Amino acid sequence: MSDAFNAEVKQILDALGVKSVNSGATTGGSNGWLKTKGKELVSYSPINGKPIARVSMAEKKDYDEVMEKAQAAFKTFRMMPAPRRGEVVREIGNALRANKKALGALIALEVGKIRAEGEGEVQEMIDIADFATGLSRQLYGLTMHSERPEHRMYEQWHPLGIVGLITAFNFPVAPWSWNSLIASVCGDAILFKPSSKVPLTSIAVQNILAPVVDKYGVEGVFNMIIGSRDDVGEPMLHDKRIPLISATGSTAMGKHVGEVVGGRLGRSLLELGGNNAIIVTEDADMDMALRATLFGAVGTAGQRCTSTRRIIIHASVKEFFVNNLVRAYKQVKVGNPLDNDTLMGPLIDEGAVLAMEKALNAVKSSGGKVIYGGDRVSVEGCEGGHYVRPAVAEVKNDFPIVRSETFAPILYIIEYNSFDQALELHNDVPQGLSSAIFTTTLQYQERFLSHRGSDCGIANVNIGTSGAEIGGAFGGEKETGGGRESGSDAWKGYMRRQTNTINWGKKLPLAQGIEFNIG
Ligand code: UN1
Repeated sequence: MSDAFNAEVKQILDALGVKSVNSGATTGGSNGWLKTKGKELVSYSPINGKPIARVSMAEKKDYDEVMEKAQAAFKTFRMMPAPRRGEVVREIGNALRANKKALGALIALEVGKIRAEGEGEVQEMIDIADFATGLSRQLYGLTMHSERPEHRMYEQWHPLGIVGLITAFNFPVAPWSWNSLIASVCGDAILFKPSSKVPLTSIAVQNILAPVVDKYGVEGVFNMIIGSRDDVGEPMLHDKRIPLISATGSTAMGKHVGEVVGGRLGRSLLELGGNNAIIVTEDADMDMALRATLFGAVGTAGQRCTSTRRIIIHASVKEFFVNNLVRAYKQVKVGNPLDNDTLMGPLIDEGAVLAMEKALNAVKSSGGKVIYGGDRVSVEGCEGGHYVRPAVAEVKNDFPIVRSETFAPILYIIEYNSFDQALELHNDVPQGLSSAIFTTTLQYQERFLSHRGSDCGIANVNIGTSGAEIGGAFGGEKETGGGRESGSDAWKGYMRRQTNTINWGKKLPLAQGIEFNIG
C-alpha cells in the first residue's frame, strides 16, 4: 500500500480523534470513556485487509457500569423539555455536518463503500437530526370524546427508558442516528452496540457528539459499548432495565433477539433481511429501470438490506434488458472505494466473498446460469482486499438460494408472462422489506400498490428498491421482522402511551352505562 494511502488513513483518523488503540465503551462526552481492558478487537479495512486501528473491548463489568450511568441519566434527561432535547439533537446534526467528509471517508475505509455512499450515509444522519429536532415539538397524542358527561379523555406519550441498539456492519451509523436521535428527543437514553466488524466509525461518531454532550450535560444519554456477544450482546437482550431492543441484522439473529426479548415481554424493533425485487413490465422506461437496477444491485456492493436481489421481467423485454444490463456491468469500475472513479468497492471480508461464491455454485447446481461476473478481482495496490465482479444470473424464483438473502452483489433474473404471475413471484419469498415496479401503465402501478400487490414494507413506482428517504417509516414484513424506524410516526416505538381519563364533575358515572350502587 502506498505512502499516500497511509497518509490519507492517518488524516481521516486524526480528523475524527480515532486513536491506534481505543476504549470500547463510553457514556458519552469527552469524559465518558471507560478504561476498558478486554480483548483487543482489530478493525481491518476491506480495502486491503490491513488493520486500521484497535479497540480494547468492554467486559461485563464495563457493561454494568454503563448501564448504571444510563439509568441515572435517563431520570434526569426525561425531565428536560422535549424541545430542549431537540436542541441537543440539532447541535449533533450540525456537528455531523461539519464532519461529513471525514466521517464519510472513514465509512469508506472501514466498510468499503465508495466515498459518495459513505457521505450519503452521513447525510442520512444529518437529515434525521433535522427531522428529530422538528419532531421534538410534535410528540402529539390524541384527545377523545368521553362517553361520560363532564369527563375528558386524552392520551400522552412518555419516555420509555433505555433503548438498546444493535446494528450491522453495512450501515454502521445511519441506523444509529435513526434510533438514537429519535429516541433522544423522546427522552430516552441509548445503549448502542455496534457491529464488531466496524467499531471505529461508531467511536468517531461518539467523538463528534462529545462537545454537544458536554455543553448540555447529557452524559449517560448516548452510550456506546463494544464487546463480545457474551459480555454485552446477550446481557442486553436479557436485561429488564432495557424496555426496547432495536436490532438490525440477519433473520437468524432477529429471531433470537425476538425470542429472548419477547420472553421477558420486552419490546423489540427488528429490521432484518430483505430479498428485494423490481418488476419490470413490458412497457417500462428501460433506461430508468436499468439505471435503478444498477444502483440497487451494485451500489454498496450489494450489501444493503434494501439491495435489489431479483429482477422479475416480462419475457418480451428480457433479452434487451439483460444485454444492456451486462453492458453496463462491464463498465462498473471495481476498486479502491477512496478513489473517485470507483463505482463498487470491496465486500466486507473473505467470508462474504465465500458466501457469494457458494451462492453462485448453488445457482448452477439448481440449473440456473451465471450470465456475468462473480469472479474475484485483484486491484493493484489493494492486494488483500475482498474485491469481486458483480454477478447476474438467470434463475427460477423457487431455487432455494434465490429464496434466501446473500449479502453480496448477485442479481437474479426471473422471467414472467402475465402480470398476475409477476406479483405471485414477487411475493413468494420469506422476506418483505423493499420492492419496486417500473411501468408506465397505471393499472399495473396501482395493482402493485394495492392490498393484492407487493407485500413489502416499502413499495416504490419507477424508483429502485434501495436509497429510501428518512422521512418515511423504514422496515418490512414477514421475515424482515415487522419493525419500523426513522420517519413518519416511528417515534411512537420509543415512547410509552398513556391514556388518561379525568372526571371534572361531581358524579361518578361508570363506562358502558353500568350501575353499581349499594341499596
Ligand atoms: C440498511 O441496509 O440496513 O434505503 C439500511 C436504503 C438506506 C438504508 C439502508 N436508506 O438503502
